[in-house]
Amino acid sequence: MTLSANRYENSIIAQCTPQASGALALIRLSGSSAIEIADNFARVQSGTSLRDAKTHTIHYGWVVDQNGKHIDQVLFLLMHAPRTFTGQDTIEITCHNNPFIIEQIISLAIKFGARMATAGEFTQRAVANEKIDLLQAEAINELIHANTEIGLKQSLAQLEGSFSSWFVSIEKQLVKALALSEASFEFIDEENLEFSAQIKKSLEHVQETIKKLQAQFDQQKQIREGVRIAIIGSVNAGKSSLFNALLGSNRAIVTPIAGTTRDAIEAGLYKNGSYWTLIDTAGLRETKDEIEQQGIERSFKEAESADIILLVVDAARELSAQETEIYTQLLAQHPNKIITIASKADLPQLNNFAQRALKISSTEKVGLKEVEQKIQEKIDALFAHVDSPFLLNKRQFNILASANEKLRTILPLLDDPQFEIISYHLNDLLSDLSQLTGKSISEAGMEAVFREFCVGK
Ligand SMILES: Nc1nc2c(ncn2[C@@H]2O[C@H](COP(=O)(O)OP(=O)(O)OP(=O)(O)O)[C@@H](O)[C@H]2O)c(=O)[nH]1
Ligand SMILES: [Mg+2]
Repeated sequence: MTLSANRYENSIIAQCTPQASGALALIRLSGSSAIEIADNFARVQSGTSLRDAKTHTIHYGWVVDQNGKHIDQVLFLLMHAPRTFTGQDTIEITCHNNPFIIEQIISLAIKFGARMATAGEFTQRAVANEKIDLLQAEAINELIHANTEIGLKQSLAQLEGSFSSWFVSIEKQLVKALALSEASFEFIDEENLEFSAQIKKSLEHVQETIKKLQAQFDQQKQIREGVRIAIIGSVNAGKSSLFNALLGSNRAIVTPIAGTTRDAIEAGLYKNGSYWTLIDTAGLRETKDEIEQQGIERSFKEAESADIILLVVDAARELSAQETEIYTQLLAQHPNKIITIASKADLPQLNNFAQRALKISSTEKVGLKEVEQKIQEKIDALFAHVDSPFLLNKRQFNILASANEKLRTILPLLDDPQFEIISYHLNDLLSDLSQLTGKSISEAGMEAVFREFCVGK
């Protein structure tokens, strides 16, 4: 992409701060004639015009209308291209946050030649001017909308280029493979065998890393939106009591009647910078009641899709053989996401599950801090690799999925290599992948790799 496209020539303006109450607002004007436009309504106290001022300077002054009437007292932040967010000349105006003032300033700019920016247009220009790549643009969007601290950290890491640099290394390996394939025409067959082995190794490595990213996609996405914590266990075990105790409110009905909770209920809370979604579920037991049975099936589904399971075992009574079997099965299925909890610690303990479990009493408020701590440990483990590259959205996921398909086509071709066909596919793969960042592979990059390999003889 280049700036020559006409639509990037216009100067655009928009309010960057939200339309809400607060003392100040920020308006951004960006484009090749931004400074000229602003000079029509900017009166700088020092008497200079913005055109004559140095780049990256701040000026106190007023926005005035055509009759010289003051609209507001403001600060002008003047920035010449290319060291700006969009890569174009930019004026940022900090004014008082009154909708009438903001509207008048924007109207003045439009009168003198600017137009309203469309959604995301400043960022689009930043990409067009190669200030950032598409991956980083998407990270900005996530950063603005992140509703958890973890989500924020991840999008910030991606904005700072964690995925972009992953992509650069992948691209480099593929370009090397392509260089080898192209060079093969000049070598004899035995040497070519070594080439195809090397190409295969690079491609398999690329395939491996792509698969890893894909595998994490669903989980990462979900976790960014909130950690799902399902409370599972037999009827009457004290699940709803624990749910209420962790929430600090009586959301779920608690009674001594087994089978009180018939359907899963959810409630959320913010804890230590992440969003916890607690799910209280119907107790597990054999039943002929169809509604209850459906609730129980739903409990198993919740266990499946949860990030963390609190397995609540009633320690104040003997466990039936069937219960022991269900618990053992759950523990085997989800060894990493289960926290086993022995409830009713205030009563005499009648089964040995409690020995291996966290002891709590929801009624006496004992052991709840420890449960929260254990949950936090599990969350920390889930986010151990918060700075590593990850996929932000379906677009990125789909591009990698199609790249993976292509790799699957290319790899078998290397057993009996026809390098023209391999080169063709590799080129295709590279251009597909370049949609990720929005940049195409440069001639220069290609040449540099060729030179590094010293293949010309
Ligand atoms: N003594 C004591 N009783 C408790 C404790 N936690 C729960 N109970 C009692 O155990 C009974 C069942 O509690 P619930 O929280 O409704 O249990 P549940 O697992 O949600 O039960 P279902 O919804 O029927 O599956 C109620 O009478 C609670 O008061 C506890 O820590 N100590
Ligand atoms: Mg319940």
